[in-house]
Amino acid sequence: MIKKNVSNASYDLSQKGIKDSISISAEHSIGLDELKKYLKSNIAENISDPEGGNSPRISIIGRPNAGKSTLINSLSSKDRVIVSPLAGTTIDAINVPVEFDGRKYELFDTAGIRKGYKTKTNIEYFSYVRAMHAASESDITILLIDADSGLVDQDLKILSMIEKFGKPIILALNKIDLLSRKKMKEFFDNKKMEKRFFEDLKLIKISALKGKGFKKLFKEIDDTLQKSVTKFTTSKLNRILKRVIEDRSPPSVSGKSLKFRYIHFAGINPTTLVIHASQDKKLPANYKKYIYNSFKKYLDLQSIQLKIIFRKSDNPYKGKNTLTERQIKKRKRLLSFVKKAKK
Ligand SMILES: Nc1nc2c(ncn2[C@@H]2O[C@H](COP(=O)(O)OP(=O)(O)OP(=O)(O)O)[C@@H](O)[C@H]2O)c(=O)[nH]1
Ligand SMILES: [Mg+2]
Repeated sequence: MIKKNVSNASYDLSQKGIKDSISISAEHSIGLDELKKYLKSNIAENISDPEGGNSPRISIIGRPNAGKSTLINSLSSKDRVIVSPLAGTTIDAINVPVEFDGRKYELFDTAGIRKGYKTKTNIEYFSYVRAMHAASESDITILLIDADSGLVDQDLKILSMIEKFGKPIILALNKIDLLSRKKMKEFFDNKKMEKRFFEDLKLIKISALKGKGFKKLFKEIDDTLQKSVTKFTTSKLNRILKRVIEDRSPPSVSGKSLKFRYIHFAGINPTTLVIHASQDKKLPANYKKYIYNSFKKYLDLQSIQLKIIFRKSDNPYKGKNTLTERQIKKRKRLLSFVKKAKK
């Protein structure tokens, strides 16, 4: 039982018009049951299981004012996060459960990452760290781009920041309601669009404010998530490797012909493949790139990051990797989500 008015604080609060208060002592565990009961009955529906149940976790990352919070509010039944025309409105990462087409997702709103965030204020640095944490913890990241202000270097920088987490990335081009045909063309004609990673990523046009493009966005999210946890069979990978080598013979390295013996699957996020070869050093970069691009194409890994490890090995089974326990758990969770969605 809690004693009423163990401190003067509740009296002071009631004088200010705040009638509901619970007096607790954290040190002596007084009043904690009542507090728990209160929290459970009042905000339980808003709290998501930290493991997220089966809901995929989607982080929304981008420059300030790109419309990240607007997107989340449009998708949630109530306005959950603050939206404003002032850049830098969101300062902490927050997760919001949403439902789209009868399916549940966990969205992470994050603070916009602006140029020079490291040197400005502590708050900005903290916001950046929290945004990166959200990206590293999510199953997929949406990089939101403000189409109205065009693609700028900071978008490319943010992309390289999130790439290192190895998670799938989808680009969403927001505020298309503001774009004339001419402006849209200018956006795509921008030389920056030709950068390697942009060519490789799915790009969906949306209007967070008007609710446009959401169906396509979520279809791509679901497809990409499913692909990102796919464990490719050894036979399929070896069939592709054979074809790739036949199409373009490996070069010689230090006077010896280079042999690729065997390939196997080694993990997800990024999708990791190990190729056992007669040589693992001095592999010509352009041939490595050719192999990388070929696997990207044949496995249809758009928006999914691929890592290929070359290993010198006579015994192809030596050092064969399997999924870590965490990866197995994640894969199970996402597969059961995908399965449910298909019913
Ligand atoms: N016309 C139009 N305006 C939009 C759209 N999405 C967002 N906005 C506007 O853009 C401004 C910024 O939106 P926010 O959702 O606060 O942007 P944010 O990315 O969360 O910004 P930070 O929290 O500062 O990083 C607001 O004035 C929104 O109304 C859109 O699709 N179309
Ligand atoms: Mg915001």
